[in-house]
Amino acid sequence: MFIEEVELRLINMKLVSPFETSFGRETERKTIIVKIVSEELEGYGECVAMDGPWYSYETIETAWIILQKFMIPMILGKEISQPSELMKLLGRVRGHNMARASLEEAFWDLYAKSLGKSLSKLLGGVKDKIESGVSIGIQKDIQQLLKVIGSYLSEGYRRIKLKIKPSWDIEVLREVRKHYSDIPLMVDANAAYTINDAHHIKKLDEFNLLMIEQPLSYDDLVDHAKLQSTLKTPICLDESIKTVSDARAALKLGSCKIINIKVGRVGGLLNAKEIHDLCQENNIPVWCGGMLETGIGRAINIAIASLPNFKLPNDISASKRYYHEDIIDPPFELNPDGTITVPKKPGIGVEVVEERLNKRTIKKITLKHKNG
Ligand code: OSB
Ligand code: MG
Repeated sequence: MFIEEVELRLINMKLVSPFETSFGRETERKTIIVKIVSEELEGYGECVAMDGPWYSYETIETAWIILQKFMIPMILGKEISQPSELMKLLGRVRGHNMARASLEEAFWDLYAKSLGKSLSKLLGGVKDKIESGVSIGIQKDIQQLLKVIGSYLSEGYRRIKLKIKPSWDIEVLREVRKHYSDIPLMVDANAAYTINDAHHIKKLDEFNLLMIEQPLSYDDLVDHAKLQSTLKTPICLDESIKTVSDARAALKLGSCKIINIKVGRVGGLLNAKEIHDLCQENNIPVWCGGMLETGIGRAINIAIASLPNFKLPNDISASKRYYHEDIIDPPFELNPDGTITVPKKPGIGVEVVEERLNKRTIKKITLKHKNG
């Protein structure tokens, strides 16, 4: 596929309700939509970097610069026949996985469309629908949290994930378990604790949680291994797994029993698949994390989550849990059995509504191959 043109668009999406974690509170989601044009086909990707360097060092602005100044020039005007070639061309850039992933995703979409195959099938997906869970931010009080949990359960979500931090954990879980004694429940600390809190974290063992996600530092593996050896509850790593070698090290050290795969965090679908396969060989189940994506990133998440070792409910919820109006049509909906159907059409399998994109665009650049 000859890479003729790449478009970058910064869009702003208002969230249905604010999303609060141990590192901050979001009321809107700014995101970069990447489009690659080749031979009358268009491929889309989404960069999941956030406004500030809190979840990861990348931000919307660093990703924009890295894409515009370094990554896109490396592929413009090139004939690229498959995703591994594109990854090779970008190989000189170290880090900046979210920027890298967005470009790789757009190429995968294009590539799958050129073959007339769905992204899911092309990646080796085996599921028609994926299990859907919901991630609930920190609320103003416990009463409010109980209400929010109740409403998501009534919609049919298969598991509830609660964001926690040192001042919003044990007491909250005690109340939640009083009201919902046997729902599939887990927590995510986004690195809000240290190994000195091990005794405190140990108290979480009494709540029958599916897992504790990223309790310790965003780049730690050693302390997580120490903590895991004292806990009954499985640890799941998110922030700490940025590369295939991080995953290898985590398995070797025993830092976790579950891995959350995010395509952006690990630098694309090829890396995501490699981590998936590695975990499968080692009997470590994975699931797909979320970054409050629009329908484009969501479609990509659904495709990877259709692989066989995605054995636990994913942070992939319906479009309307995040946005009043998605940029794709139709939006993703939750089936009554708590699943989301995997698109069957070629590529990411969803229709991007250009007019809705335009309405939300803050800035846009188009980089073209200069011939001759
Ligand atoms: O840690 O999983 C996380 C959202 C933004 C940044 C980090 C995380 C999250 C979520 C939301 O938990 C998952 C979703 O998109 O529903
Ligand atoms: Mg997380």
